[in-house]
Amino acid sequence: MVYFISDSHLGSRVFKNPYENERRLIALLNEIKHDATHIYLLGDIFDFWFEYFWRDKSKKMYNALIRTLNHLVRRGIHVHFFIGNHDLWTFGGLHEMTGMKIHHKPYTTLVNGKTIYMAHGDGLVPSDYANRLDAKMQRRIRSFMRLRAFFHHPVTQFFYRLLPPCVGNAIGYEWSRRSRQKELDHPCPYKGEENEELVMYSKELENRGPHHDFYIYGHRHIALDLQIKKDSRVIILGDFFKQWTYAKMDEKGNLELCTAEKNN
Ligand SMILES: [Mn+2]
Repeated sequence: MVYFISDSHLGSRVFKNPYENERRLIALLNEIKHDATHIYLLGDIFDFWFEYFWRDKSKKMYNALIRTLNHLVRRGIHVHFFIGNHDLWTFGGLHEMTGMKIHHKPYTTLVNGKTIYMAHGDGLVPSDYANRLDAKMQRRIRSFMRLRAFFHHPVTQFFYRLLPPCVGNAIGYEWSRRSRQKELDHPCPYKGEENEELVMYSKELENRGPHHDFYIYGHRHIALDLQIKKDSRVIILGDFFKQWTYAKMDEKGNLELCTAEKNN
């Protein structure tokens, strides 16, 4: 079996029970380890993850998960971790701690006979996207892209790494909390095939070729399984803090979205 999980936003300061998502994620990992060959963690597993030049004692709170992930890797399961827009600041530490393969870019693979394109999904829009929007939305998209470029810039990252972890984390978790709160106050449901950026982006990739059987993303916190061509589907994984959704694919390449059991 191949598993796809994203957006658990561990450590988020917005949840009533801040440990439930970690507990249920670890429970799911322990359950699927018996038949998993590959596990793809598609971004925003952590609500804020940053590796400083200094030792960061607060990372201890993720010890149980880190140990579980390391255990899965040692069992021979291929565990892949994609950076999201909340946990992009890993500079080798997470790989060292767990042995997971870390992806900083979209990744294409062939598994169980299916070609799969995977990414967290932030910043992926079709090429003519800006022209279709009104001026206000264009400005909003441009400022998001600028912020994204700033966060991804090596010079910004270098200086942030110099901060004492307690300061950097206070800023980081607060920034994450605000974005999660904003989402709770103004949820953004599925916008439809013609307006959902990741669907439009996938269609464009598929039309341009090469062909992929699946385009799989996180980021949007909506669970979506949409056929865009006879043999091509877009999967958006939902989340693992509210909907508890993930995807699994069997040896024959049949893929389905699932919901994790509550009593886990
Ligand atoms: Mn995200």
